[in-house]
Amino acid sequence: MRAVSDGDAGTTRRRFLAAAGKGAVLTLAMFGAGPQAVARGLFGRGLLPSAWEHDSNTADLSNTADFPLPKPGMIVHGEQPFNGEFPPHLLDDPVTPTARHFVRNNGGIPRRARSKDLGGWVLRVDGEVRHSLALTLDDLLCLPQVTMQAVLECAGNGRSLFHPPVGGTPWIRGAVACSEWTGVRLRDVLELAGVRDGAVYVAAFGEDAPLDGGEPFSRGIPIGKAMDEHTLIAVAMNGEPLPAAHGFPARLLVPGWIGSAMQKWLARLWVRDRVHDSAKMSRYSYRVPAYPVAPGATPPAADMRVATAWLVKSLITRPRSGLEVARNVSVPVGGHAWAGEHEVRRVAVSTDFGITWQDARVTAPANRYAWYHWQTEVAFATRGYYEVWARAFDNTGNAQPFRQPWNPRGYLGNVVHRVPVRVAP
Ligand SMILES: Nc1nc2c(c(=O)[nH]1)N[C@H]1C(S)=C(S)[C@@H](COP(=O)(O)O)O[C@H]1N2
Ligand SMILES: [Mo]
Repeated sequence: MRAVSDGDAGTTRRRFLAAAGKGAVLTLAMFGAGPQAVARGLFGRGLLPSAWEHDSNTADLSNTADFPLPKPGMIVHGEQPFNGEFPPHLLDDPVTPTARHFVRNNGGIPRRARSKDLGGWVLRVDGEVRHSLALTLDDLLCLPQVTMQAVLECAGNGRSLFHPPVGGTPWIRGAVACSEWTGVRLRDVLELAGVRDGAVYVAAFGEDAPLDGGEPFSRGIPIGKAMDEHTLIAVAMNGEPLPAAHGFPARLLVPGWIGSAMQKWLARLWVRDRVHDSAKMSRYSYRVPAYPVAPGATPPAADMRVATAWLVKSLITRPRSGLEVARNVSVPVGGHAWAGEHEVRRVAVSTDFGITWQDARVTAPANRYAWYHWQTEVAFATRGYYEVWARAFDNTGNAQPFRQPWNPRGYLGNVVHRVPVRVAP
């Protein structure tokens, strides 16, 4: 069923374009820009993306014409599936450029995303709704468009800092970013479909296939978070249609929550009458113990809870790790802070291993769920090895821990960030 008639669509789009002003103007024409994107990308440098020689939706074809992978400067954790992050000093921008956004894939990048071929693509909405929908991208673009900055962080960011070590992609600190996203409110789409009283959860499915032949990556969010005005079906990132690696043509944006809630290459939303029970929602996947556990101890699966919002956290983006500085000069220190569903209240900085602290200046986020920025200056009177530490506090009394609490899969790591600095004699 088409949810939006063509007559309504034209009016809505004209209104949107008129109201867009200096913000990101998103038009259907942007989605027809495949050839230009190719000309700006690999083809322009005379390279044929090997991905294009394949005709399979299942192989891991990580090369993409819009943003060839790996992105320059990336720390690559794996090619099949492709996973890569950036060192913190490359995440200094207030709004993360697409070229610096980490990539986390559980399977291959779908052929459609690489070729930008929308043929046959619809977003299905079914389950506990009065009308099942099959929405084209055109339909989505005709609904009111919302633009916001939002932190997107993999649940496993910081996993390599867990002791004893845990399995999974060994993210360091850089599986986090705050880009500007544009899309429609998930709520608007669910209201078109008419959510029934029995709706409990919205399960999301993408067009990517797992590389090991297992169950496709699928997670979901409770209906309350789905109906939140900030939860989007995003169709653009930093003012451009979604790049292949980030979910073209549409993905979920679930601000404040772990990245795995933000299904890429979205194809179906299944409104369910129970908590979604896919493999990636079950047992130890994206789940954390209901109570603190001793490092190395794995509680029974029945004691695991679905991981949802991120915890208070900060990132030092300057100085860069290992910087050498002279004595008694002012060294700029700064970065970002965020707190899931909460607000950042304070960021404190120490250069003497936590003995004394100074408050950084904290700048309010551009909008709810965007990065806060913070900065201060430090100086070192004597030569030697030092560390810059940053510790963020939220509005509910939480602060970052000095030692990483442990859980079996290494999720929600938010231990204080420490950056080594050498002070010259
Ligand atoms: N379809 C699909 N969506 C997905 C994933 C995936 O593997 N397949 N990975 C998820 C995880 S675990 C994260 S952290 C984010 C990463 O988004 P990014 O690659 O745009 O940074 O996408 C999420 N959405
Ligand atoms: Mo993730």
